[in-house]
Parts: sequence; structure tokens; C-alpha cells
Amino acid sequence: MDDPIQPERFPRSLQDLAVKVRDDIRLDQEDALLCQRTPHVLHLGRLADTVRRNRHGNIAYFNVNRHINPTNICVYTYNCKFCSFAALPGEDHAWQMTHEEVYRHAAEQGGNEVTEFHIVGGLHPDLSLDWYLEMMRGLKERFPAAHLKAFTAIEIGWFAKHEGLSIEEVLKRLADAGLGSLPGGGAEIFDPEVRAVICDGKLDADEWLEVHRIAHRLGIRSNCTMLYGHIEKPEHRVDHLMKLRQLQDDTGGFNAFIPLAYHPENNYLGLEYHTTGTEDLRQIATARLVLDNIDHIKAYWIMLTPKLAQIALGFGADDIDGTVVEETIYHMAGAQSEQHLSRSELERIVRQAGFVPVERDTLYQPIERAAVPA
Ligand code: V47
Repeated sequence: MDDPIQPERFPRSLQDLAVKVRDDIRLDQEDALLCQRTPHVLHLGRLADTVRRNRHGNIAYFNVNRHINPTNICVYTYNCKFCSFAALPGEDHAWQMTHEEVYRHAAEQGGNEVTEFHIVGGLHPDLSLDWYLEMMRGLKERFPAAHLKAFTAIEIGWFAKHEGLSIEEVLKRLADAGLGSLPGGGAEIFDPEVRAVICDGKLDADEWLEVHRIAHRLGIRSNCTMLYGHIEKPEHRVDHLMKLRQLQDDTGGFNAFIPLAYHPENNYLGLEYHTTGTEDLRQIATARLVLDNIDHIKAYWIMLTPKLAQIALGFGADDIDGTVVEETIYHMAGAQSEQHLSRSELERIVRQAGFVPVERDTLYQPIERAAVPA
């Protein structure tokens, strides 16, 4: 190891944890709870950084992507109380794109440069699976090189229910139409009591995990997330991480974990506070230490701000997400960060944090480009 851990240099309460990390021993539930509770977040970060450097050296990944949200109309608008994005049909802030509008969005600012379209939306009461299949085929025709990372497990569950199809059949049809992988959204917090308050009626933990399990079995990789900073307790976060780790032990199909900080504006949950920087960094570090079988921990700059994402790279994260271009979920919930960073801005952020920027595709293969203007 380049940077050996010297457990005796850690606060007493973290020394056993430091020994485990030094000796590469899997952390258990108790250890994970300690990560969630310790006041020594800088020390936790030091441990996570060692693990991260052993895995990825001083590389930090980013990609050239574009978000597209074809509709925010959602039958769960009142169920998902934390969501500021969803709308009911006819509400002022509701939208629904046509296929042509989707293709126009895809082409704007980036177009063929983009290696990934990240496509998610509301659970629309009327749009059929065929409508989405045609959209996917249309995107693939126009942007054959782009990877379509599309539809959370919640949307997959909705398509299945709406069409009377199995999850497997929905995923197969989407894959035939060009689906490359699933994004990690919709996981929120798996604990049923927390779920009953923040997103009653949505897929439960087992159902969310089952969608990803089936996807992995079909060879469709995916990401996973955890929404923190609302009513959940440290125990709930630990339970959530353990369930993700278990599925990854079973399938190996997760590419990346993304902790998502709750943003409180413009939704029905009625909470006031934003997470603090310390708590955000704790979640990154805890994830790197506990999720020993997930390769990548993403510090989503839109959510953290570019400044905190830089710091997160030293707390266990190895990826800052991408150019994004147009972001609605967090900006409708009060995020003040930009919506677009260019490739050169992302590279600068990474470099100035002391890491080497590597552009990747969705599956973390490095991308070589001829010198392209920023
Ligand atoms: O599932 C919604 C969260 C998620 C709020 O896979 C909120 O690469 C905070 O999953 N405050 C969608 N969070 C975003 C997501 C994602 C983002 C970036 C990359 C990837 C990936 C996935 O956003 C939702 C929910 O957990 N969310 N509303 C809110 N008010």
C-alpha cells in the first residue's frame, strides 16, 4: 500500500475500524453504524481515501452525458412527498415531450459528442410502453454511439403494471429497443416505515431490488442510490447499504453507488433543512468503506455542488458524473448549482482537486478522443 494506515494515529473509537480497513476485512453492520455516527468524519474520510486510492489510484472519472426527462407527469405525485419534480396532468409545471422534442433535446448542446443519455421521468398515466420503445429506437437511430441509461426500477415496475407484463418482459423489450443500463433512482431508503412516510405505495425494497436482480440476470447493468437527509436514521442507512451489498454479492451487476442528499424545496414532505457538507462527505466515505463490492462511488456534482464534489474525491468518491446539460429533479427542489459543466470545466475541477481526470463511458471504459475543442 502506498499510504499505509496506522491505526494508532486514529481516534480511539475508530482504531478497530482502521485495523479492519488496513487488513481488508469486510465491515459489518456495527462498523457501518459507527461510520454513520462517528463525529470524526475527517478520519473516516482518510480511511475511505486509502481504499479509494488502492482501487483507482488518483484517477477520477467523469462522462459527457445529457439528461432528458420526457415527462414529469406522475401518478405518484402525492405519494412521493420528497419529490419536487412530479406534477399532475394540467398543473402549470407539468410537461410532456413529443418524440421530436425528445430528439431535439438530445441534439442540443452536445448531440453526437454525448456518450450517454440519462433518461428518467414521471409515471405517466397514459403513455404506453410502445411510446417509450419508439422513443428509444428513435434515439438510437439518430445517436447510434450513445448509451441509453434509462428508467428507474420504479418506472420499470410501472410499465409492467400498466401493460400487464412481467418485469423481465419489459426489460427485454426495452433492451431490444436500445436500453443500455438502468440508472439508480427510486431506491430512496428501503426501510418500510420510512418508505410509508416519504413514498407510500411505491415499489418496496424487495421489489426495487428484484427489478435490478432481473436486469443483472439479463446482462443489463445498473447503478444504485440512497436518498438521505430527511426523516431516516443512521440504522436505516446501514440497512439500505447492507441490502445493496447483498444484491451485489449475488449478481455483481451494479456499476456505481450514488448517495443522494435530500433537497427540501417545493415538495410535500414539509422539512426545512438541507444536509450539511460534513454529512454529505460522511455518506461518500461510508459508502466507499461499506460497499466493498461496488467499484465506483459517485459524487454527483449537481447535488453536492462542484466545490463539494471536489472534496468528495478525497473522501472515497472516484466519479463526479458528467456534463448533464439540463437538470430538473434537483433544481426544482432548490439546487443552486449550475445545470451544465463542459468537459474542460469538469477536467479542471478534477485536476484542481489533485486527481487525474479520465473521461469514461457509462460502463467505465476510458474514452480516447482526438483533441476536441472544449
Ligand atoms: O430517485 C427526488 C432523488 C433520484 C429529490 O444512476 C431527490 O447515474 C433529493 O437517481 N431531493 C433521481 N433527491 C436521481 C438519480 C440519479 C442521479 C444522478 C445519477 C444517477 C445515476 C441517478 O433523485 C430519485 C430520488 O431519490 N430525488 N427528489 C429531492 N427533493
